[in-house]
Amino acid sequence: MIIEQLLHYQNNIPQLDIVEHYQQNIIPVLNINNPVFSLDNPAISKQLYQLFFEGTGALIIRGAYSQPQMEQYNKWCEDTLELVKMDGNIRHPKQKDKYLINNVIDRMSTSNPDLLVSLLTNPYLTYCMDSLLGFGKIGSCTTHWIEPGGDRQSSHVDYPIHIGSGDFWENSVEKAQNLITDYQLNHILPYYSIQILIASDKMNQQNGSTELIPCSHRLENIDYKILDTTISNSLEPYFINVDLQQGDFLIFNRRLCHRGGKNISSNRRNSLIIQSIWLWGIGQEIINSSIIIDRLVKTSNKYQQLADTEKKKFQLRIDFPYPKDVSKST
Ligand SMILES: O=C(O)CCC(=O)C(=O)O
Repeated sequence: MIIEQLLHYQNNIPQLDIVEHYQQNIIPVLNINNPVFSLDNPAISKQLYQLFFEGTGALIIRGAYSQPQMEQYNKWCEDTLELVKMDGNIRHPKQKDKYLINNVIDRMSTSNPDLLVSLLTNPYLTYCMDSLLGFGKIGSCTTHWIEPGGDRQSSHVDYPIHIGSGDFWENSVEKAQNLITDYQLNHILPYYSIQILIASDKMNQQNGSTELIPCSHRLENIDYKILDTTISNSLEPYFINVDLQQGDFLIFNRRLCHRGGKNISSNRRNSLIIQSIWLWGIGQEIINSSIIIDRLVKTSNKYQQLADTEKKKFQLRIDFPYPKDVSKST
C-alpha cells in the first residue's frame, strides 16, 4: 500500500517552467543562470513552494555558490578539522566514517567571519528558506565530511521527529505518539523545518552524495513507519543519489526519507548542512546569537557592509524574538 501511494505521488509531480530539468526525471533542478529563475519574479516563490511540498520534497539550486567560495570553505574545514579532531562529537553518531565539524557558526565567526556572512547571506539560500518557511531561521549549521571508503548512513527523517537518533525520544514511537497528534505529525511538522546541503565538493553516487526517496515526505506517518524494518526494507529500491556540482545546494524536507551515501571513491565528500526552521520553531542547537553578532560587528567587513535591514534579518536568523524575560518590572 505504501509503495503504491509513493509511486502515485512520484508519477504526478508538478511540471513547472522554473525547472531547468528534472534529475533522474524527478528531482527539480533550478539553475541560477537560467533567466526563468529570476528572484525578481514574484511567481517564483510560489512555484518553489509547490514543487517542494506538493512535489518531490527536494530541490537542487544549481550554481548558487562560486567555486572560490567553496574552495575557501573547504580550506576552512581542512584547517579546523586539524584543531578539533579530538572533540567528543567529531564523528557522526550514525555514520562512523563521517567527520562532523559542529558549531560552525560559533567557530567560523571567530576564525573567518566574512566567510560566515557570505555563506549565510547568499541571496538564493535566503530566498529559498523564506519562500518555504515564511522566514527561515538557522537551527543548526554543521560540516559533514564523509571519508573515502565511508559507508552509508541508515535511512531516517530529521529533527524534530528523529526518533531513531534524538536522545529525547528514547527510540520510542510510543513516546512520540503520546506527545504529538496525528494531525501535527502529518500536516504541521512537514512544514516545520528544511535541510539544506551545500555541496562544497562535487558529489554523486561515487563519493556518497545524499540518497533520498522522492515524495516520501508525503507518506502518512512516515516518521514512525521508517523505523519499521519491514517497511524500510520495502522502500529500499526507491532511494536515489543526487548529483551535485560544487556550489549547488540541495534542499530537502525534514520528513523525506534520506541518508548520507556510501563513498566508494578515494576522495572525501565535503558539505555544509544547514537546518532552517520557521520563525516560531525551536532550532536543534544552541546558537549564542548576541556573542556572534557582537563578534561580526567588530570583525567582519562583510557584515558592516550589509544594509540595516539585512543586518536585522541576519540577526533574526540566529536569534529568538521570544520568550521574553518578564521577571523585572520597569
Ligand atoms: O550527508 C548527507 O548527505 C546527509 C546527512 C544526514 O542526513 C544526516 O546527517 O542526518
